[in-house]
Amino acid sequence: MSTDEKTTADADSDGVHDPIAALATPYAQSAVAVIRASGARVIELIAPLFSRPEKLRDAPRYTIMHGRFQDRDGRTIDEVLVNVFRAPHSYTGEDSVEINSHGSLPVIERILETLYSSGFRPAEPGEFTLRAFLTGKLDLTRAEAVNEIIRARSDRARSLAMNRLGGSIERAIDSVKGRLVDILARVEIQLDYPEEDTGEVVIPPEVIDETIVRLESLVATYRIGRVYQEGVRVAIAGRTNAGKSSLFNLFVREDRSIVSDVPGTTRDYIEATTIIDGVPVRLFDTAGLRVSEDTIETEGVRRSESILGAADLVVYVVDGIEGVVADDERRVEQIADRVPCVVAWNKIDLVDARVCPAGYIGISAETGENVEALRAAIATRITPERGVADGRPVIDSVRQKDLIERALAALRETKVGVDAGVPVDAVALDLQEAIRALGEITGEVTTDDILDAMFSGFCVGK
Ligand SMILES: Nc1nc2c(ncn2[C@@H]2O[C@H](COP(=O)(O)OP(=O)(O)OP(=O)(O)O)[C@@H](O)[C@H]2O)c(=O)[nH]1
Ligand SMILES: [Mg+2]
Repeated sequence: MSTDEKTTADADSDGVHDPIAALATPYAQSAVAVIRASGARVIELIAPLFSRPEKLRDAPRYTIMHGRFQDRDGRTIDEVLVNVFRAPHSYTGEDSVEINSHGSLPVIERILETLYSSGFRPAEPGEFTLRAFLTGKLDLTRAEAVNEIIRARSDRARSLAMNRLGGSIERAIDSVKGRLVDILARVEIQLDYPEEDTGEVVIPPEVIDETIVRLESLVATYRIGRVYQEGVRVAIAGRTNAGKSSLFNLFVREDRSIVSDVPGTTRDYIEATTIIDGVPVRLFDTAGLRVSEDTIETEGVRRSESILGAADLVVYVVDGIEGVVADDERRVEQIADRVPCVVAWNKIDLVDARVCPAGYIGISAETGENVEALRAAIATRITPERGVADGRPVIDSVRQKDLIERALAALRETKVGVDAGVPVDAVALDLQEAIRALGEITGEVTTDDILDAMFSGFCVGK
C-alpha cells in the first residue's frame, strides 16, 4: 500500500472526528428544519446551547429531548427537538446530534452561526456519509447507494438503490473476491516458502472463468441502472395534424402543447418529463414533418429532425383518417433503422379501428382509447431486462463499473497466463491487480483522491 492509502482503521489517526455541522434539509421556509452535527465532543459542545444542558449530557444512546436552543449569551433562538445518538449508534458512527427547529430562514441562520462560533465547522458535501464509511458503518457501495437514493428520479431507481444500500453489490463483490484471495494466498505461500513442499499450486482455470462470467453479468447491469436513473428520450413524430400534440398532452397529463386543426401548429419541439413504467422519460413533441415554404416552420422541422436523431425511442403517429402514405412508410423505415420505433394509428374514434394496418396500434389521442396499449408497447421497449433486474444487484455507479472492468481485464490476463502455462509468480501479479480493483469497489483499499471525488458529489448535510 502506498502512503496516501488508508483503511477504515485509520479514521482516528486522521483526526476526522473534528466536530462538523450542517443543515440537512433545504435552505428554504418549511415546517421543520434539521441541522445535523457529528464528531468528537458534540454533546459537550451543544449542551451549553440547550436549555437543559444536564439532561443532554446524560442522554443515553438515542434520545429525543424537547427544549430551547440558545445563542452563546443564553438568548433563546427557537424551540427545538434535539436528537442525541451516541457512538456507535449513529449514522456516522460518531457521537451525533440532530436539531429539529422550525423551518425558518432566520432560525436556521442563527443556529448555524451559533454552532460555527462554538467549535463546529461547516461540513463538506457528503462528509457525514464519508465519516460513516471511515468508521466502518458503510462500505463504499452502500455509501454511494445513499446518494443514489437521494438522487433517484423514479420509484424504480429508488428501489434498485435500496437494494444496493442493503449491501447487494458489496456481497456480490466480496464473494467473487473471496475466492480469488484464497487462490492468491496459496500461490503466495508457495512463492514465499519455495522450500516447503506444498505440492504444485495451480490457478484453477474454471474458477477464473466463472469469476469472469459473474463479473461480466454484473457489469452488464450498469445499462439497466442508467436507464432507471437517467431516463430515456422519447420523441413523438409524424406528419402535420396527425395528433402528436394531443398524444403528448395525454402522456404528460396537461395541456402543454397547443392542439389545433391547423396543420403546422407545433413549430418548435416541446419537452416535458413523465414516467413510463418506472422509467423517467423526457418526452418531446415535434413539429409535423413536411416540406414548407415558411422559414420558421422549416427551421422547426429541422430542429425536430435533430430531436428525432437523438431520441432513444420514437413514437410515430399516423392520422387514421388519411391513412399511411408513402411518406410515412419512408420515414418510419428511416427511423426504425436507427432506434426502436412504435407506430400508432390515431383517431380511431373517427375511423373504423378494423382498418388499422398490421403493426400499428390503433389509438385515440382525443378520447384516450387504447392509449394504454401504446404506453405498454413503449414500456417494453424502454425498460431493459425487466424481470432480470428484480432482486438482482444492479450497478448505477460509473466508478464501480470502471473498477469491475479493470478487474475483468486483469482476470482475462490471468486466464491467458494460466492457459499458456506462464509461471505462477507472473500470473499472480494479474490476480493481485484484479483483487485490488475489487477491493477499491467496496473501499477496502482507497485513497484520499478517490474519496474526495466520490463524496464531493453528495449534498451538504448528508
Ligand atoms: N377525433 C379526433 N381528433 C383528434 C385526435 N387526435 C387529434 N385530433 C385532432 O386533430 C387535430 C390535430 O391535432 P394535433 O394534436 O394538434 O396534431 P399535431 O400532430 O400536433 O399537428 P401539428 O402540430 O400541426 O403537426 C386537432 O384538431 C385535434 O383535436 C383523435 O384521436 N381523435
Ligand atoms: Mg402539434
